[in-house]
Amino acid sequence: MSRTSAARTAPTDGARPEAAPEPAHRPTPESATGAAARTVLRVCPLCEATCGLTLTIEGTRVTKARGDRDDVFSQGFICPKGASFGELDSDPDRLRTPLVRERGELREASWQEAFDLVAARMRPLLEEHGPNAVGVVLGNPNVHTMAGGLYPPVLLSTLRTRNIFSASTLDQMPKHVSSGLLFGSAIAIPVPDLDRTDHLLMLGANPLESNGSLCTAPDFPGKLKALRRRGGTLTVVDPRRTRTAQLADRHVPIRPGTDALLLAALAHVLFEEGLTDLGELAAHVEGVDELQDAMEEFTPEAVAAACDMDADEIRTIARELAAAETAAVYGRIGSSTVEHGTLASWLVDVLNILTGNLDRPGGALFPFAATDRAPRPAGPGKGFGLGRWSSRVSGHPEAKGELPMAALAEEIETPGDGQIRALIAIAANPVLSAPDGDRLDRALSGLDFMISVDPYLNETSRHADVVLPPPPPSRSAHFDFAFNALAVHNQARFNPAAVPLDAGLMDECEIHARLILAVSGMHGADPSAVDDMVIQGSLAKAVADPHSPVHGQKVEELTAELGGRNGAERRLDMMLRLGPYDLTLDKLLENPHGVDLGPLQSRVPQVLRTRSGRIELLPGPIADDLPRLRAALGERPAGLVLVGRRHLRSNNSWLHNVPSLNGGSNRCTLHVHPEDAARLGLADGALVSITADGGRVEAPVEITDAVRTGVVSLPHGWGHDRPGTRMSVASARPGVNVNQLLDGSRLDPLSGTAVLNGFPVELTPAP
Ligand SMILES: Nc1nc2c(c(=O)[nH]1)N[C@H]1C(S)=C(S)[C@@H](COP(=O)(O)OP(=O)(O)OC[C@H]3O[C@@H](n4cnc5c(=O)[nH]c(N)nc54)[C@H](O)[C@@H]3O)O[C@H]1N2
Ligand SMILES: Nc1nc2c(c(=O)[nH]1)N[C@H]1C(S)=C(S)[C@@H](COP(=O)(O)OP(=O)(O)OC[C@H]3O[C@@H](n4cnc5c(=O)[nH]c(N)nc54)[C@H](O)[C@@H]3O)O[C@H]1N2
Ligand code: SF4
Ligand SMILES: [Mo]
Repeated sequence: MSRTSAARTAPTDGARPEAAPEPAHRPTPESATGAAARTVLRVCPLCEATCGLTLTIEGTRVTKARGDRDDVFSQGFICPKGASFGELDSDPDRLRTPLVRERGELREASWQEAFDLVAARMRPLLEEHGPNAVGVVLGNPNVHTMAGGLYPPVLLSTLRTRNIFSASTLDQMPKHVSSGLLFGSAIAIPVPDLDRTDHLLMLGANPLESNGSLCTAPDFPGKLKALRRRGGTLTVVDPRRTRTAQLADRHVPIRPGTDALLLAALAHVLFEEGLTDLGELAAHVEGVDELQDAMEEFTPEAVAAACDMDADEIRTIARELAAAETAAVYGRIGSSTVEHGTLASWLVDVLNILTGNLDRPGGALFPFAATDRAPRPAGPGKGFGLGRWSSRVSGHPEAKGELPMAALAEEIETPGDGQIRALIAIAANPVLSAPDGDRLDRALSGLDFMISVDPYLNETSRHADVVLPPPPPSRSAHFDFAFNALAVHNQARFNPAAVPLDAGLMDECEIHARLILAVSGMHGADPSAVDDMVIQGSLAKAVADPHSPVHGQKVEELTAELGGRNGAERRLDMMLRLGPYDLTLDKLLENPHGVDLGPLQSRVPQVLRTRSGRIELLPGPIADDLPRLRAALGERPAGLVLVGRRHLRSNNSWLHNVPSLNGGSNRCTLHVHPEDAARLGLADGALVSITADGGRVEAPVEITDAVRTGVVSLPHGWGHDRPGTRMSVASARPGVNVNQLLDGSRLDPLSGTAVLNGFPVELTPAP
């Protein structure tokens, strides 16, 4: 395995890629002559499970991907997406040179031209209109790349804009807010201890298709089967009888949007029946009595009709949860992107706390990642600020420094001080992933300037004035900054690039670094200047910090010790050295299948950063939102509501261009229950017109009793029929954009997260 040689040929910092203007797509001599195959290890970047793959490489082409049996974490697991790594990697539609807009048209350009244009347009705009004139949109794949983990924070602190948007407000922001309020840190997210728990209560998650989320666990399906084999219990709450629900001991087809009511009733029963037992956690929790009062009126009888459940079943679920030796409550998308997403996310942890399962093996634990800060003594922290400022147009409160993605279009369209005039979109396709893509489409076309860092010319990047394409994943080094902090087992893996970077391509870390320089008035400086600045800043802080492992040492000496072939790797090495384990980049390179850092362990109270230094069970903003939940006790949808779904061979909006993943049962159809179909006169396969607040779309009907009555389901990420894109496979089977049904006004108010599940729709047979 030639991991070092592969990475050593990567360009050094400061190399001007356009100095060697070689067409990147020309087959290299060895691939043309069919050089001997070799294998290289690479962690899969296509979902949160982070499986270790063994790639077969012939010449410079990835011809096969299988699971790495020796991977310390995934032990050989792979899914169809991971197996398609090679096909995705060599997708001919991938952009291989930057594009710049000239007289309205995008044309291929050199990197030099592209960054020159960025600097020439962005600097005057920033100087004239100030930092908020630039909006930044960070999309999902940033959590799957080293570049996305290392550089956006630097970009944001350089720009100092408040117009920051990310996929989080279409996804997990409710969890950040509830963790921030409960534990004082938005990124302290407990994960269910899948390998050791006796009882799992899962709401709004379908890991048999998604492979898990906010719970990084390769072979999630196998772990659920193992739980049942060892005598444990699995309850799945989902309006659809998913493949995950089919594995469960109990499937609860809840009415969408009512999980917070169900969870509140479970808490009510625990109090009412004296089933709370905080165990060792009790000393670190405040607000239990206040919580009991707040849950008073959420009786099983009071919530039953809204949830469409039996009060008795709710009591049974609560008793089973309390009686289990160990248990974990876990909620995802279906409990997050809903009207009461933050309350539901909060109640998930409240139940873990009330049953003494938070922070104990078999319950829900805080992972400790290799690049987390080394432990420091427990005690009061700074707490979590929420709503420290508001969005300009609708006054949405910020959460974790971000504004709601659903408010992006209005912030671009509405004139005035602070209007977004330029946008930097990194790994984001909000035209499909956020509410009302048509409006966003129009808004983007009205920008003064737009930059997309994206390998595809798609629904969003087609609006850019400059497209900066990262290389295929085989050309990038890999480390999971985000997912190690959500993993069910502590471990660390690093992969150098599997294939040397072809001439003409630029590493994504270098793209980000050059972008930062271009917008900050340092255009043309050596990109490693960005990393050096971060390293100097971080080490200066660390040596001054009495709790740091390098306290009192010399910054220059520590800097000189850092390994790594480029700025990004030096930063990784620094983070590992400052982290909680005795790790270095060299040590990870010596262990290509990963380093096992042991099972999750208790971390309370050290992990807490609340002002009280304790878990604050009933934080003010949560208490203030409870009246809204109380009002929901009486709400019943008059007609149908729509929920989403994911398919194993999909990935949000951008994997529909891989032929082997697009097709078969991975289709953009509307699932309708047979009774609803009969009532509405809908035939299987016929087109149906779906109308909601935001608009109307047409999709083929798929009649199935996998979805409950009163609920229909349409997947997201489709709608590849806009002109000016370059995704030939996807646009041949475009599907429709479910988010066109939304106008962006439905939000979970505490987190600014869009309501993407459980909104009312009307169906009529399409003419
Ligand atoms: N109705 C509905 N809408 C949803 C959801 C839902 O469940 N229902 N789910 C929401 C969720 S959870 C999420 S996370 C969002 C996701 O929405 P987005 O954050 O917009 O992410 P994607 O749709 O995955 O688009 C990712 C973009 O990144 C590009 N890309 C891929 N790989 C790379 C790379 O290595 N580097 C760079 N720079 N770019 C790359 C792709 O070409 C694509 O343009 O969608 C949300 N939208
Ligand atoms: N194959 C594949 N894998 C993926 C992705 C993908 O697009 N495709 N996307 C990745 C991303 S970005 C994410 S965030 C994760 C998401 O991972 P998951 O959270 O597991 O996502 P889903 O598969 O959408 O499962 C959500 C479930 O919630 C149900 N649901 C809808 N509304 C409600 C409700 O009100 N209450 C309850 N209890 N359930 C409800 C839906 O029927 C659905 O089965 O998946 C990741 N993995
Ligand atoms: S489960 Fe996720 S990480 Fe594993 S191979 Fe499939 S897509 Fe890749
Ligand atoms: Mo997501």
